[in-house]
Amino acid sequence: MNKERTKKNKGEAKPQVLVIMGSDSDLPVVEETGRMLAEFGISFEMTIASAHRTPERVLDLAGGAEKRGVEVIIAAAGAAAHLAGVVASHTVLPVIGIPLNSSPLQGFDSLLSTVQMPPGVPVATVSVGKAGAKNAAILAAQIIGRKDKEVVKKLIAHRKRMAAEVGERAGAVRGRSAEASRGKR
Ligand code: C2R
Repeated sequence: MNKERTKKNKGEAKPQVLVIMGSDSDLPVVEETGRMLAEFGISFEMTIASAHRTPERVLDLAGGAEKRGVEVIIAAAGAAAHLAGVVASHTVLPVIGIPLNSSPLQGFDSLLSTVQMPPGVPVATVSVGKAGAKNAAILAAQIIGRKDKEVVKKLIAHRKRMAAEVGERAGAVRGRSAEASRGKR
């Protein structure tokens, strides 16, 4: 494996999640996946491989993942995004696909290429772009959480933080609308 193009967190030898992206140009979005996985205390490895440009590398990564102890594979790609589907064809590990909006078609192309798998080889496709990058990590944590109570605790804490944030924003909107309404009288 090309070490230069492989980003490991905290020197973990056995990543629980393998994150593959089609190009290093995808990294600014896919970094969000790494950030979220780290928040849930999940070890991961990030690398680059392309079903089109490096088909053998994709086969090696996907085919060898289970032996390395990987539990979930996340595959992110833009444009004609065949990466997640090809990864899924080489493993029985759950594969989560992130369609990226890196082409002139703004992710409509990658969404269809990732989600429209033929029956028999599923890819759990999340939303396009940064929201999907975040959700892919959460979904991976939910899968891993079935066997890891610590991850479940972190997922629950994340939900609570989100709800608290919405509560704060609702308070701010209420305050602003009350001010605007007083101004009308
Ligand atoms: P470059 O910026 O390297 O030209 O890549 C990548 O994910 C990226 O969003 C442009 C876009 O091409 C995508 N790509 C794929 C695949 N390989 C690269 N969709 C694949 O195998 O599916």
